[in-house]
Amino acid sequence: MSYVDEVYEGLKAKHPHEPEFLEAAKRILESLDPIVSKNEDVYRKNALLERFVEPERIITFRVPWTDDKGVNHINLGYRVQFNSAIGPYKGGLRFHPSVNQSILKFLGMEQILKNSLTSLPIGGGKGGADFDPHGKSDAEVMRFCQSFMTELYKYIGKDTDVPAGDIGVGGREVGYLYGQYKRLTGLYEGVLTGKGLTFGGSLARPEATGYGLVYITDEVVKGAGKELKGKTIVVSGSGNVAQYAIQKAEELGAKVVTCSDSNGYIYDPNGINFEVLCQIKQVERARIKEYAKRVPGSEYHEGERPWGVKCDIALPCATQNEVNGEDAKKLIDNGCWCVCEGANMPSDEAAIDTYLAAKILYMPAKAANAGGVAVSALEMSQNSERLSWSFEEVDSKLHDIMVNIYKSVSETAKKYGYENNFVVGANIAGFEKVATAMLAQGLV
Ligand code: NDP
Ligand code: 2IT
Repeated sequence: MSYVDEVYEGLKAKHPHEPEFLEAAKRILESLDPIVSKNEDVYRKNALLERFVEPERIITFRVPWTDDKGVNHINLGYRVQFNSAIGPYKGGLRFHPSVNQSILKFLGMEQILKNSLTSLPIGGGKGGADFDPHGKSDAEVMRFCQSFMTELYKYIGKDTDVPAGDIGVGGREVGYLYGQYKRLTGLYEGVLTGKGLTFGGSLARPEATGYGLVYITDEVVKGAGKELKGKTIVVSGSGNVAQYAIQKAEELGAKVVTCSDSNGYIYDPNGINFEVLCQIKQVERARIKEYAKRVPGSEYHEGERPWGVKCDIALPCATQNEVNGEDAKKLIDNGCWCVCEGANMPSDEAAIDTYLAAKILYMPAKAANAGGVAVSALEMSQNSERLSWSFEEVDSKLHDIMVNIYKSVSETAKKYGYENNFVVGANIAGFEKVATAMLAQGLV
């Protein structure tokens, strides 16, 4: 049995009830095989892979809160501090009913390699709670955030662990979390990113994941001798990542014809109207079906995902495993030749196998959506120097980072004999730096 198989089998035996984590770990380990087999003696001697697959620690806690009717609720909160070899733990907080330890460990493991790809000094972490912000009042969300932080504050800090947003955690939640951290500790420090602009947030952080996704998609498309202008794009999701991906793609001359939420999708043959989308999602916090009522010519498809819509490029921006093998086949049969992932692990194993077999361009999440955490790291730098940079400066750094990620991923794939396989390229390029740092720091 190869070293990666051995480590995976050990992990499966230890964590049989963590399917999402095992799936992510399997995919990562398998694609690391080319670098692991070259360095097997050193890695084995230092138990490198055995350490890489286990979080440094996981904090779990209960989160009691009271709703507007006076009814008490208990949710579960978590922070997975996965790997601090190259910097303080960094990664988002997710508030969604599906959150559990398995999902957060998969996201945390992905985050280690993603953060390494940014070339900035940030380790990997992830956290959240099984709390559903949908339909909650501002006051309920505030009380939940305050209770969550009342436990979490003990374990985080600007140089130890710096959380940010993810699904269900945006500017409003980060504001409440920050306020409570400050109240409990008395510290005005960059302990969270994605903060409001009046209290240490970075310009272009809200836009960063979506813009970064489109910047790297542009590189992928150019690498194949094509251009983004005039192409038809299918997007899923209608949250933070989807919104700014749509805005940037349209600015660069592509036409985005879909967006969605967990209830259904919108098809707009004239191109999704960004202003209407933001009014519905950012201001009213309403469901996406509202869009069809307001924009003539658009259609709402209840209970469906957008993968049957004809397109050149697909940008899944909602959640994990939202594209399965059948969906991938449908996309390709309808002419899709490029998939770049805004969400984390949106394509399941069968979907990825389908992309690779069809040899379409496929940029996996840890490279494609790294723009968000990259600008989070730039927010940390600005907080440390107590300065703030202009939108243009941050956006231009983001653009350079995404171009460099594309270069590093494609060059690494080529170096290891897997030209154009960006899965292998992204995993190995991210892993190399973390492995070197872990070896240098000894058995910790
Ligand atoms: P938001 O909460 O802003 O939006 C999430 C969107 O995805 C909503 O439209 C939501 O619909 C939809 N969605 C969530 N869960 C499901 C589900 N189970 N099935 C169908 N649709 C679903 O989150 P973000 O835009 O921030 O995050 C989207 C993805 O991007 C996630 O995978 C996240 O991990 C990833 N990501 C986010 C980054 C960031 O900076 N925010 C950075 C890198 C990656 P509904 O309202 O119906 O739930
Ligand atoms: O998945 C991700 O990269 C994020 N949710 C962003 C994390 C961050 O720290 O900005």
